[in-house]
Amino acid sequence: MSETNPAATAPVTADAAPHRYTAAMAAEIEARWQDFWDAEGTYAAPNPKGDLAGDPELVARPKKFIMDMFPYPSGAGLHVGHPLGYIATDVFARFQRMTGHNVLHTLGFDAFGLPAEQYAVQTGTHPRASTEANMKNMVSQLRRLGLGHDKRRSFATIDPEYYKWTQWIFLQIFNSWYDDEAKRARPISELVAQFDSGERAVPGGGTWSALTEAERADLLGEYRLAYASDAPVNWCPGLGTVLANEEVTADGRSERGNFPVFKSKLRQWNMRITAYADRLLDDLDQLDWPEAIKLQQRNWIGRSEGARVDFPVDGERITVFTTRPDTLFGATYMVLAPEHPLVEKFTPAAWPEGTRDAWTGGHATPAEAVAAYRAQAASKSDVERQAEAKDKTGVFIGAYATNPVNGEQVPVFVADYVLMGYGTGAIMAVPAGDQRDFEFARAFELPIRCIVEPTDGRGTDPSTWESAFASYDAKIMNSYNDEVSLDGLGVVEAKERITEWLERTGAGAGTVNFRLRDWLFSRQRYWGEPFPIVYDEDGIAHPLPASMLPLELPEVEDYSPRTFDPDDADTKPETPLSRNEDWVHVTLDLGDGRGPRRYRRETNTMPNWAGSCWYELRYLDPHNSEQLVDPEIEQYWMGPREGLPHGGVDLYVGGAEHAVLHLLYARFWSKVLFDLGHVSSAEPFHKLFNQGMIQAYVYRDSRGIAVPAAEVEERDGAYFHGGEKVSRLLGKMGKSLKNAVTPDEICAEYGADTLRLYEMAMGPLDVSRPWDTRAVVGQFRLLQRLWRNVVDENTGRLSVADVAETDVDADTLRALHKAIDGVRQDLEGMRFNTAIAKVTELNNHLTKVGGPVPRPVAERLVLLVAPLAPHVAEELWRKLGHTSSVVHEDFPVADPAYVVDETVTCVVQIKGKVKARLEVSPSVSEEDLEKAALADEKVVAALGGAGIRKVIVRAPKLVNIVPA
Ligand code: ANZ
Repeated sequence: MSETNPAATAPVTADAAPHRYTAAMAAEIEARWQDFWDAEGTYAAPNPKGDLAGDPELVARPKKFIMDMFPYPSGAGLHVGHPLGYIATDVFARFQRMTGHNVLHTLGFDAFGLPAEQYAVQTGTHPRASTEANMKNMVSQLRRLGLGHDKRRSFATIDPEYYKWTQWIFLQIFNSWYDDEAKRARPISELVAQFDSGERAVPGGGTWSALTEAERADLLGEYRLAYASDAPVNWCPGLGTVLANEEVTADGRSERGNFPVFKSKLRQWNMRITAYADRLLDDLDQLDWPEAIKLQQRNWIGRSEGARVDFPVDGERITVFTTRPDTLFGATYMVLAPEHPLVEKFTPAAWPEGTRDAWTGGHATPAEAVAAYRAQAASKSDVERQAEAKDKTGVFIGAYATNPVNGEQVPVFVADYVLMGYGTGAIMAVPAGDQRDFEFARAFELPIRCIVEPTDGRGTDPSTWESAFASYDAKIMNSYNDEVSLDGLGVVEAKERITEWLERTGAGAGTVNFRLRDWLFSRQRYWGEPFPIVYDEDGIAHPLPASMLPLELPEVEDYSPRTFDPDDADTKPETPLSRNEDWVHVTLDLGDGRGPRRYRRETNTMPNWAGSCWYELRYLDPHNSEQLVDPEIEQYWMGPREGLPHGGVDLYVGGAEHAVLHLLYARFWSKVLFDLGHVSSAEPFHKLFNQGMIQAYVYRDSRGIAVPAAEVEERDGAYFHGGEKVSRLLGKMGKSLKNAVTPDEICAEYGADTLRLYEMAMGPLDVSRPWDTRAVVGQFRLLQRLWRNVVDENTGRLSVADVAETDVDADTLRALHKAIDGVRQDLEGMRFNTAIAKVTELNNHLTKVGGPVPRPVAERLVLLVAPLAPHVAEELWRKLGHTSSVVHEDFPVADPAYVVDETVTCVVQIKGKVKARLEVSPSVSEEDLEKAALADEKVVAALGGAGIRKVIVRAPKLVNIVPA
């Protein structure tokens, strides 16, 4: 269908009134005011001190820090879906400015990332060059929208002056450890002091001073919040890179290129985010976030209360994590994850006497069976291994363990449904209570013992069951030994009792387990922050001193990782940075008293998340070369205050796709910086709001290929492209689906104010909505009527009536004050669509009344519109004779007298007989109502001068008078 609407262009035709609001006029007005704002620094938010200090009167106001999730500067530029959130925060920020706040609102760029690197690989263009060109384009697209950003505070994460501080934060994290007792991060030097003084025992005995340098480094590595470890990764030799789990297909190949992927161990940097699991969970309670997002974070952190239980095997033991220690008497076998390090140790040379054929997988020895099974398991993803419906596979490792509660010998298996990365990587299997164990027990003919009395009538003989039985309301049975009995107890009491027994006998202990894993922080990429780490000849990692930051990215010949024979699992990644020998091998004096030495630099880069983990802080004090942020400035904008016990940004708007990783990582960095005393806010974002998506119709031909939406025509409810019928479905907007509409097109056709109004009017901000170019004109017409209500279209002169408010008719005053009241509440509550509806209603009222609009009404109408359509509002404000920008005017306040809409009828009785009816406000006070009733002339007449014994008032509906 044609995206050009004839109705929209009508006003621009030659016979239109010369001073009508048209697209051409909008373009002129908007460009002029954008230049004015830039020149005046209209949106500059003053800091209390430093280079951005300013107007003390503004600083003294209550502050609001309003933020968007910053964009990645994509080569495709913006489509109309991208600015939805930016417009919303802009409207809100403008409203806050007009209601007496010092408002910080700006936008930077999250500019490291894969697309620029891939483009560099294909074209040889330096990622910085393409990224900067993309940013330039987006900056001009955004400027066209009239967003009130404090541009002095903008930056990109690729600016060396910015990533200097990203590297600095990495060093802070590297140089600290988590004190479990104090429940906070502390400098690693304090841990060293504890080891040195003997206050904390050095593991394995011995003293700190007796440890070699390498031993010390290893020991501290166990504590540091940023540490290197050999982590299992998805290594894809064919692509030459490590892949995230999401990039690996179910059959263990790379999604991109379909190459084999191997689980391989690689020395990688990690962030010990797990140390903060409890605080990340607890502090969610005080945040003003959508419940759905909080829930996703809680699930991701995944706190489970349960117990660790030791099952002895040949003088060693297997420790399991269980959430159901109450079912211990029903544990009839055990499972180790195939990768469990104890598997080899417990695997005997030969199958024990009486091993069933079904348990051996057809192998001659346990070692063979285990090796074959491991190879098979290594090729599967965790998701695949855990799939509910999947057949349970596994092999017996040839060993038995002792169930500590009853001394029973239970066989030990390896099976892939147990994951190494969760709990202890080992489980006690309770087939009666766990469905996966039930299926496995059936497949391997293992005993199933009923230890919870079924409440669903299936009986207590598991041989007749079709599934495991799980319920928290049932009673435990068949569960006792000489020292403890759980029989007859409910699950909760049984857990308590058995945990107490485990602790008393030393067989186990109550524990809390988290699903959250440490954060893998290394990437084998070029276009990311280099690590401020060097290694000495012994491979010991040393942090660079802060004075050596920023450590800038070196130039390289080739941005792509080296690829290998796709089937050669024994290869190792070669990172782009490692190819620049002059950069990698350096002689440095780290200022640690050892003088200049040879070092090798870390050649991985930081992941894309790093730059977005702390950017809110840099907006506050973007040019500070001495500190990440001045503490006083941080305290001013983000510090804890009433209702925000952890401080944070007042409003953060962005997509729900960042529910977990970005928000969790940013919260984690915030807490570390807080613990180390660098900031006063322990949470980055106090209030979070997720905007919906702007969707668009996707048209596809008979082959299923998307055709350009702009070329589709509609005929009788069907859609055609080049004569061929095409299907229509609502989907995402984007270049690849050929349905992208750019803000530039809409601005050219109607102006930015219309685009802003349309995006805000489409529906509640948190709901997804389909874009409809044909509907945009509706908002354009609103602006035309608004213009016409203030300006004479023929002369271009102001057309308002210079009268006092007292001369305005009551209907219009009521319409005005109701609009003010409603718009105020709607803007405060971010209900921009209903605010626009109210502005429209008032505007229509004025059009209907006709004649020149009274100045007091026109002025306030313009102020109401100002946050939504700032350019036209500035223009009209100027036409109304004001010389200062509308941006810092006070938002109108409604006169409550006009806001009450309905009145209610109050009946006045004398001796039970109705004598009068009064029209009163529903909120009238008893006193006022009594006075009004006694003053009413009919009542005065009916009383005929008689005295009053009693007045019974039931506001607002009834007054009963009892004469003396
Ligand atoms: C015995 C038992 C009996 C269990 C029962 C459940 C029900 P959440 O709640 O998610 O924390 N488990 C422990 N480690 C595992 C691993 N590495 N891979 C796969 N499964 C593992 O789940 C904890 C439960 O999941 C644990 O409690 C354990 O099975 C299993 F009627 O132990 B349970």
